[in-house]
Amino acid sequence: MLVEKGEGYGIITLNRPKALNALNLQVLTDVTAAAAQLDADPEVSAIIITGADRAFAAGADIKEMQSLDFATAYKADWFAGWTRLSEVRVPIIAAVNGFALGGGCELAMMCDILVASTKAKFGQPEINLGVLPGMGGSQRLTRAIGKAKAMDLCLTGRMIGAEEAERSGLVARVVEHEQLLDEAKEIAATIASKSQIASAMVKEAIDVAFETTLEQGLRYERRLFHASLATNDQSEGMAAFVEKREPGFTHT
Ligand code: CO8
Repeated sequence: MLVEKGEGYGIITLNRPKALNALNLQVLTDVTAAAAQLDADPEVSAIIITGADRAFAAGADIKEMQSLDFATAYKADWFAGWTRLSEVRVPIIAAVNGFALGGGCELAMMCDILVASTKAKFGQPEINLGVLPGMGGSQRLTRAIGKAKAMDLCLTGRMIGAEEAERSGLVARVVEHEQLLDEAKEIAATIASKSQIASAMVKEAIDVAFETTLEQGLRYERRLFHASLATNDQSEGMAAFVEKREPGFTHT
């Protein structure tokens, strides 16, 4: 795994290209620790996760899982550690450069904005291994693209390209392969130009839409909106609009 910092954002690159960036326990530990560290850094307003070479991640590491038995997996709550990524409060952009299969697709779906290159391939091929998605695929994919498509992908194990993923609502943007990282950096820089508090609240409010009823979600959003009125960034943002100038957010 590689970690770099840009202006206002961090980039985590999965870097096991010989295994198509398969996700083993070491990757889990490294990625979740790096993401938590970037999240705690006041200079970081967004995180990009991408993969080296031709894969984003081709899934959980099958070679590591091959001899895993029920008792070990259950007692260790195997892969539950990935939920730490969902606790990150700055927005995470998945820049999907190639295969995003099984756990790789599930990792992308843990992120907040999915940008895909024209070479990206998504799928939940666990069915071919005699198992099923285990890092959220049956849940997040169904919420993202609906029951019909989720059943299709999880039951047949087929891969879809970036265009179909965008049409299905899995992906926010598709760009030429060579443009992928620039596009992700541009999104990250745009987010970094906003109020960190407001963007964390946006992320929190949209995530709540996945977890609760509309009535409760609307109330939650309204309360967060009320809370945003207590921030200096709200005063600055609205004053800047009225005074016809750019805002200078202080993330306070
Ligand atoms: N795990 C381990 N190694 C892998 C994986 C993987 N998921 N994917 C690819 N590799 C390795 C290959 O074994 C190969 O290694 P080697 O050179 O040593 O033989 C190398 O990467 C290159 O792969 P290929 O030669 O297969 O490359 P191809 O271009 O021919 O094929 C594919 C690319 C189509 C992506 C193919 O590699 C493939 O089908 N990979 C497996 C995809 C898959 O089934 N993913 C789902 C895994 S299961 C999962 O993710 C469950 C998640 C939930 C776990 C929750 C636990 C609680």
